[in-house]
Amino acid sequence: MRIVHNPEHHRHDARHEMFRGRLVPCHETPDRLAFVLEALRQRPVGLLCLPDPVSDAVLAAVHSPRYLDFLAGAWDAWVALDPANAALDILPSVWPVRGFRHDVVPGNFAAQLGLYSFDAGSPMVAGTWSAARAGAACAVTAARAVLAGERSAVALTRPPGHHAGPDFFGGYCFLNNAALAAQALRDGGAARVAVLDVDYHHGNGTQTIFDARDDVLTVSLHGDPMTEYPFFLGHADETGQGAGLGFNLNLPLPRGTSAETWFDTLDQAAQGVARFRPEALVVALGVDTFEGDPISGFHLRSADYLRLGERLARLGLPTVFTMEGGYAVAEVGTNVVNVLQGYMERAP
Ligand code: OKP
Ligand code: ZN
Repeated sequence: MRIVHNPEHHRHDARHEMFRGRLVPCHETPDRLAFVLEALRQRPVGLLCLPDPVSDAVLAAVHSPRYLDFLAGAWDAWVALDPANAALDILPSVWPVRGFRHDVVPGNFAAQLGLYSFDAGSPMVAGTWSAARAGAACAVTAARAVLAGERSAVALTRPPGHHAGPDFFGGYCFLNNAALAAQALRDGGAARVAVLDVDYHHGNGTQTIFDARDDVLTVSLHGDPMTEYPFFLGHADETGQGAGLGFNLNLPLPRGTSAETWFDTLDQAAQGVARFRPEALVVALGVDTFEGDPISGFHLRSADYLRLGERLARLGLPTVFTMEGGYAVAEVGTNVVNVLQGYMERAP
């Protein structure tokens, strides 16, 4: 197993996110990844390596050029608004909802922020673009390792990616690492690729990116969007659009769902993946399904992540993992490495 880790991740280190009328400390912090690296030192389930750089063209296969330009220039534009902004995180505060124009990019940077985002909980700082871009490089490098014959590879990175769409950020995500890995697998010759998202939150960005395509199946099991973030997508009746009809599977579960029910639902997800007969698998691996997670509501325990890894290995597919959520920081390392160990015990 090749483990590609992001050497720039610590540069994305924001202070606060807007939550119910106040600024609260960020949940998505650099120590999340430090704990995974520490757990890997104690249990070296794979070979650690660094990413190869990724070209703009590779990013543009998933994200729109105007969105990529916006991200690349965001920090400078923020400071240009007011030099005092250099001491503040970037957060949007105005959005173009139904009836507003999305085709015209406003000149005002605060307005651009709203055009390209869907929440005020995903702060950007001076190093966010470098960190996100190096994370995308991890995803593509991991996919290429699998194309070159590795059985499995991991993009060990943050910020996460599965909420980021073709031209928007949100949910702590800026570039969609799982989608970039899936696209790299397609471009490298895999005829059909499945993305299985096991994070607590629906992978809305990945679903949107592949919604009209029949070459990439997207499957997500997650907290029911009626009550859980990201709220506005992730229902069971979303099955894809146009040529992609029948190639999206959502399995929403109520907050409070037990590990037993969650694993039964994982079996349904795995059956959906197997029916598609993919040539490769991308696992959007969030461990915020953990019972101790501060922002989520499922009840998996640390030992359950070994089982999860075994179940994923049973699919018998070349696999790329991308790291997504998990906010019980001290346990994130154990839980992520448990998944990888469980996988390796069955698919060395
Ligand atoms: C990202 B990923 C808590 C607000 C939570 C966003 C959650 C993003 C989850 N104060 N808002 O899917 O783990
Ligand atoms: Zn999540």
